[in-house]
Amino acid sequence: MGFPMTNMNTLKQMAALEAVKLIESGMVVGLGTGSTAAFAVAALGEQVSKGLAIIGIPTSERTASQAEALGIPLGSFVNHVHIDLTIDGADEVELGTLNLIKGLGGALLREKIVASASQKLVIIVDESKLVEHLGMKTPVPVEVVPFGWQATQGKLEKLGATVELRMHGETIFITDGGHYILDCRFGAIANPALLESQIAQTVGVVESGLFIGMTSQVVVAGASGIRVLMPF
Ligand code: A5P
Repeated sequence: MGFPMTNMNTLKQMAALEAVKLIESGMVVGLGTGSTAAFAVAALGEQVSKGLAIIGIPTSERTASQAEALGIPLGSFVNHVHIDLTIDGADEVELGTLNLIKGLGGALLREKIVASASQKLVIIVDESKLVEHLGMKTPVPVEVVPFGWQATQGKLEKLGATVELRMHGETIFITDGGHYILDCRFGAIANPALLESQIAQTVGVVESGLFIGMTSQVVVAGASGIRVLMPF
């Protein structure tokens, strides 16, 4: 099956539309954040306008605004501690394990909370996100408490990272939770599960963008069409 239009947005949208086919009326749906997830939210909005009955749990203020504007009914953990299925993007997907790096969009904390409360986590990516080893292309975003972030930075450097405080223009980037993000370049990560727990044990860290063993499936869009990957 050949796809002539292979620009990035087309691929992102193709993956999103494929994943949205998994959504049925009555489901509580985690709504991811980022440019790929936004295509899924847009498609869900269209389905809702045609009668699909779902409750969306957004993973960021940005996604909440998009979903609200599209008329997708939103819920929260007050009423829904169980989420049927979450559709979200990723920055890197490790082939085989389907472990992830997420958070270049800054929403990793809420994304991880929603993912961990979800029966299924469906990741949608274009094929440029697939890697042999996590960390090859992107840093691991680590959300930290602003107080003493310089000390937390030092501890993360001791784990082997080159660490940069995320900025938004001239000002420090602030997450929806009011925290900072330290982007940590480790290079290719040999043992992502070990690193995830080492980062989690670091004082001052709120959460890292390493998503280990959480992915149910990945919908990948590439020049030759759609592939669905399952973890092994
Ligand atoms: C948001 O915090 C991220 O985890 C995104 O899911 C991730 O950065 C993918 O974003 P894009 O779809 O825009 O590449």
